[in-house]
Amino acid sequence: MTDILYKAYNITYLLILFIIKNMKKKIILLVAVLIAGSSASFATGTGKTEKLKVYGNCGMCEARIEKAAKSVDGIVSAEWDKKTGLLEVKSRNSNADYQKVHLAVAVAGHDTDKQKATDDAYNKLHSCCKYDRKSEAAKIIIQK
Ligand SMILES: [Cu+2]
Repeated sequence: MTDILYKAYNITYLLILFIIKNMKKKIILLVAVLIAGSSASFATGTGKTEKLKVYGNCGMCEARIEKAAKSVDGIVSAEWDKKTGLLEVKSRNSNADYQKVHLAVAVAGHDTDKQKATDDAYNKLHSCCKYDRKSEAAKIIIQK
């Protein structure tokens, strides 16, 4: 009689152990999935990409524009397309100040759709870089 009881206890004990072990696995898996999910959304939720219109002509302009954009704090990459005049700027954080990119590019001599370069900065450009300056959007003139 005690022998049977003992065996019954033993089986119950093993069964409980088995269930706990499986639950542990499931909990660990669940936690791992949660962490992976949140870190993935964290990673994609940080930087942002914006396209700005920047006026220019050639490869020299490209180098100058990209260098100016990348000099802005928090900007990790900048690619200017001379055909479209679009500058694709990627930032490290979502709160990056893109107005500073407009300003830096304008200081380098290139008008953007939001910031016009000074005549002085424009006149300093290489002759082949003197793009056609009829942009309607860029009307703000900075004094620097
Ligand atoms: Cu140029």
